[in-house]
Amino acid sequence: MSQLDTLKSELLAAIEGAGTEAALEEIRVSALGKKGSISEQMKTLGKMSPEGRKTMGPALNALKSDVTDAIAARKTVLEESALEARLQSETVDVTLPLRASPVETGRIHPVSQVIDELTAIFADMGFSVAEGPDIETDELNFTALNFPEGHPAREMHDTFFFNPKEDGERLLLRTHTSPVQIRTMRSQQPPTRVIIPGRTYRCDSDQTHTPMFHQVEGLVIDKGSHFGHLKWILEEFCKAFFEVDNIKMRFRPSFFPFTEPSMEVDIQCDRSGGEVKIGEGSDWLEILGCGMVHPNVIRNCGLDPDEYQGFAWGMGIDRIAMLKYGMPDLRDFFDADVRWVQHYGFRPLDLPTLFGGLSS
Ligand code: 2NL
Repeated sequence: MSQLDTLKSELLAAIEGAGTEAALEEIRVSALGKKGSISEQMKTLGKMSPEGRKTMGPALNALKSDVTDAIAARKTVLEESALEARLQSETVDVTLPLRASPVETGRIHPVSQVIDELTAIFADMGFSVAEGPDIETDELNFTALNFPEGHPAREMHDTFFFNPKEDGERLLLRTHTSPVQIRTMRSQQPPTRVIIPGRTYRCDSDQTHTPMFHQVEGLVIDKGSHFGHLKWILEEFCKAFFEVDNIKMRFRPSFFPFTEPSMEVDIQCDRSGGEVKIGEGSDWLEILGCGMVHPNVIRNCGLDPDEYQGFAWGMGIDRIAMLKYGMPDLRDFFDADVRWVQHYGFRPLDLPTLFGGLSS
């Protein structure tokens, strides 16, 4: 047997015995690579006599093509058996339950849900939604709202102030959404009917207070708006929001610099069963503050208090969310724990509407 015949039978045996595509590749490189056994033989052709080259040339080319074909054939076999093995091991169980789509696994945060609910209820009564910046001026947050110079809210320990600017003006994080109402009154002619939901900030932190929280305020300005309108709006709101047919409400005299007279509002509830049930029983729960807009505030917005009057109210969104949906600790709202949102959150496609059911 010639040297080439030996090389050929060795290579074909090795190709036949290659168990993986990687092993096959190794054999290909060892035979046909730059320094492979066949390539080395090819290099000797140049130094041969013409007769020697005449017999060795075709013999080497035949060997090269036989080995190339054998490798290709073995490769096909190995690929097919690898595919067969995958098909055997990776079976698809068509009886498994469907995995929920991303739209189904995401959840709406309770604060966003409650803002959507509020908006649906007040939109039905003809209110539009206004928004404004979180960073405000002292003038819009306090002065225009009839806060006197030495009012405690103007102190560093109650409000987040920025460092004073060169001209001495101190910006601040709004402590309520009322500056947006000032902006609204200054920019549009009455009749005005707006609600303003949004983030608000105060230096305060415990189980029921977080430095950032959410408020919704409402404002009505017109020539004949009176306290009776306010009471009706708030009663309709409470019934719709807490999804009860009837609810007793109690208006207690109070004080805010920006309203006169001012009231705090309690709603009927029952605490006997361990949890708070709204619209039943003989206990009271404070939920909001309200009043007739102070004439000074109307004047500060460029309107004549002898021509226009109105009313306003404000309540904590996080607080009414806790009451309606039974979350015990306000701090959980802002911990960004996905498990909490999964537990208390709302399905993204269930938009609150008055006809479709607010929270169902
Ligand atoms: C509360 C009380 C209240 C207002 C907010 C308001 C705004 C303007 C003029 C007059 Cl521009 N009033 N807002 C009025 C009464 C009460 O909030 O306890 N909020 C959590």
